[in-house]
Amino acid sequence: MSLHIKGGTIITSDHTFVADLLCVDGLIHSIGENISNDRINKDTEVIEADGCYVMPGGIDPHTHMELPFMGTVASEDFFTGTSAGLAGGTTMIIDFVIPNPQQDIMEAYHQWRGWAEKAASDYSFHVAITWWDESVHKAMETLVHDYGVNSFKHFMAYKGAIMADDEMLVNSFQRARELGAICTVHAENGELVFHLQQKLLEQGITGPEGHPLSRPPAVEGEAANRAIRIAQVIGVPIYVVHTSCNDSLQAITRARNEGQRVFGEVLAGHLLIDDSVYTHPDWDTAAAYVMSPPFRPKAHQAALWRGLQAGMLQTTATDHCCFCAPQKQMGREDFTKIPNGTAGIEDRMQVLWHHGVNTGRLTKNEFVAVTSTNAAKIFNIYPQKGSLSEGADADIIIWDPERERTISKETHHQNVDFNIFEGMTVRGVNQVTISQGKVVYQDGELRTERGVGRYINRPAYAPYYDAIDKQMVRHAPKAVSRN
Ligand code: URQ
Ligand code: ZN
Ligand code: ZN
Repeated sequence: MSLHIKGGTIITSDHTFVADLLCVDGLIHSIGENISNDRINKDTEVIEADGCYVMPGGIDPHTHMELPFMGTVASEDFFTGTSAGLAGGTTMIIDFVIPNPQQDIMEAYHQWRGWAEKAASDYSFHVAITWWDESVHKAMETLVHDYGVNSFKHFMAYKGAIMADDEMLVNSFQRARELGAICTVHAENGELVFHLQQKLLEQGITGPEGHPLSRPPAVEGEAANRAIRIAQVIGVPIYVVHTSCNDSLQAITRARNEGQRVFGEVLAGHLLIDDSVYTHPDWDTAAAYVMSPPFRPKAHQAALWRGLQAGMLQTTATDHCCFCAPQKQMGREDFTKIPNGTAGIEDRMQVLWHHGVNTGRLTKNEFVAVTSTNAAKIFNIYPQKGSLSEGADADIIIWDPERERTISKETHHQNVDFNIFEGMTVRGVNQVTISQGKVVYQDGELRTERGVGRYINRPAYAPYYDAIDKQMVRHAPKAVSRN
């Protein structure tokens, strides 16, 4: 099966040029002007892309489809969630295996693999380290060597549930280093969050307005810096997920300026939404925005945009983790019981284009970098993913920079009854989404297929890893010989 994209302007993370693109059997076969070869025949599907941009499909490195969490299960499953992603131009997700404490890691891994078999687009998994013993130490090796996992997640929040303390961080980071894997962290000090939650409840603050008050920027900044320092001493690359405020951004910036291998992720929501949502008079509306880290005061959004522009933050994501109003109501009397999570997978690409490229904050090439290519490089699946190059997977979006869309829960494909970007009009949308060389979305029509998504292996020892090893060798400790 072949697909011929003609007349478009190709945008990669570092290059802009006019060329045609031929896809054959799910891969990019050739790129150039006036392509002609025997794979172009009467059965070839042709897309005229004049006036449009042709870009790598988005990669969302942070989603939680059908996550069991806080006594319920996220309402979006792997089929509906990846379909919504394809509708918005995202062609791959990296989701999370999150074992319960004491749950066998491999059992949890296979559980998530089973759930993801219904996916409509390609996917991979970070694996969370939520407890520690010799079996976890061993399972990490199995996951890296036999299952293509090269990233391990650590929740520094969620005390009493999946929180990793310093001992677990040190043990897991050391193990990740031995295996050539990258460590990722949800950086909030879970002890401080718990302490502040109790104080707020004692003061009678039980509504959603209590949520951001229990997790101020300092709580995130402390944890981000602590995780970064532990990674520095152990000698392992670290990726800070959902950097939401200037405090954690400064911790990342300091470390990167000192040459440490630290990567930062920012959510589309944290770039555009501020904490006024939590004082909305309607309880359901305020609760719908409860996620962690919370949305922040306006000054933090400006800082995060600068961090993205300056290259201190490398990727954008959504942390797509959906709970409908009846689920959020579980915290009606106590904000600490509101399931944490918001949606975004369908809107990320478009809100970032509109508020990033249309405003001049990002060039088109930088847009490709932060929505696709950088995540592929950091998690070691480039150029198979995140590129438009011969031999790469044919995950492609055809972008109409003039087409407008008003975002609404009434029209989105996400399986959730709320949209954090409700009413936002964006200019610049994907007219076509191509996944594995097939048109799966065109002009508003979604044609996804349950179960065609593939699990993507991510090899260990991403390119930057040997740079860390060389730095470590330079500082290798030496015993002093004494007579
Ligand atoms: O913390 C996370 O990333 C998961 C549990 C989704 N929920 C959230 O509030 N971010
Ligand atoms: Zn998180
Ligand atoms: Zn998350």
